[in-house]
Amino acid sequence: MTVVGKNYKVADLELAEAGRLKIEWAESRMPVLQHLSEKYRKEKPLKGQRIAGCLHVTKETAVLVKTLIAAGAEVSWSGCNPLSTNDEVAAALAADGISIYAWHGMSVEEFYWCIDKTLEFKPTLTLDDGADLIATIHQKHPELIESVLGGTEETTTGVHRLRALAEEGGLKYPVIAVNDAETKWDFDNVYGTGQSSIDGILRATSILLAGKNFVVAGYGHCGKGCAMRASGLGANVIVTEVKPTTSLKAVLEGHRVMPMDEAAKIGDIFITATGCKDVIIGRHIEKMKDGAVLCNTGHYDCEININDLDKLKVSKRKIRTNNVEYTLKDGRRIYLLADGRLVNLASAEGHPSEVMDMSFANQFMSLIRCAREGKNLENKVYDIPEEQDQEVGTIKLRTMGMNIDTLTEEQEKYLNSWEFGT
Ligand code: 9W4
Repeated sequence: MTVVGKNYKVADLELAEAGRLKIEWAESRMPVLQHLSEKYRKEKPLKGQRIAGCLHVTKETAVLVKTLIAAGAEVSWSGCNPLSTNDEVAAALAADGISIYAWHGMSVEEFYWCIDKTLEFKPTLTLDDGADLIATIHQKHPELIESVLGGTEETTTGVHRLRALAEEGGLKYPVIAVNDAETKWDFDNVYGTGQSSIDGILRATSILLAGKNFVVAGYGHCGKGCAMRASGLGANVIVTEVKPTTSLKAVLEGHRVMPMDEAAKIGDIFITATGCKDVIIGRHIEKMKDGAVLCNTGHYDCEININDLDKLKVSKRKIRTNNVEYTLKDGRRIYLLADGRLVNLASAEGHPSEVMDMSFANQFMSLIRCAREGKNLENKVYDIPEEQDQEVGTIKLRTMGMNIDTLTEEQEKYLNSWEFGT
């Protein structure tokens, strides 16, 4: 069910009040965006700009949208995944007069219809997560390109797509790769995924982690974050890996490392964070203890082979929200969380607002850069300047009540000169 207005289509406007509370809560946890909102409220550097956004409709995104409006922009929004829209947040935005086309559970056809609707006001800037908006403009509405000054892209996948387009000479306006900012990916992956994955596991199981064998498959940034937080809650972390140097880092962090075939026998909780398929398969499940909990925090839902799990079971039932109990032939029970999909998003709320604060501050600053310099930029994918990363870091630290040292002129000289040796 949806409700349509002059400039919106959302699930249910009656959800607006609940959405407003969610947005207010997020706002109170996003001091960098609050700071930028105050800083630019008078100057309005985005005045006259029309921003089309295609980004998960979450409470944090709503705070970004409000910050863009405070800086003078007009916006029109759609979600970038048919399942990621929070209907309460979408209703609150629509009720406040913001142009938004997004509801949970839309079809792929409706997804592209929503993008088309946001393009009706002929944007001057675009904000993407996955590059679907830019792709739609390039493929279906090339007549809009002329008035677009530039765009931003939030994710790795989108940046890959855009670099490929640029290499073919097909990118027709400049794009800034927000994903590659240190204050985005480094914090999202380690602290965002780390905490929210544990949060997802706890919401779906409410088990005690202390004293449990917590198996983390893959020790990239996300795996490292999960391992660190599980360890902090008193779990014994076991890491499985395929890369020797990465494994060594896990060992030196105090974790045990072993192949999945061994970890399978002793693990109480398993989380996959590899980006690869078939990390946990039938052979492993056959060795697991009664009560073992399986989940995934990698991008795709193929890390745990659910087909294998299905073949091994004699029965299954949903025992809690986002938690399905599979009973095997010998009576052992294995619990699969969130159907093997991203446990931090399906069973929790993704990255905490404090983490999104930095990603979205980069979005905001990059759009201002596009508005100011877009005409003089080339049609290529730009990185976030180091100074912007450091500025976001500085504001974040200040809002947390922390200050840091600065180098003296002499120290700068010492660091930058080849002349000083032993
Ligand atoms: N959310 C998402 C995607 C699919 C999905 C069936 C019920 C990513 C980043 C941010 O992808 C996102 N499928 C679901 S729930 C669900 C949620 N199902 C499948 O069974 C559940 C997504 C960025 N972000 C944060 O991390 C926090 N605030 C943000 O804006 C959001 C959503």
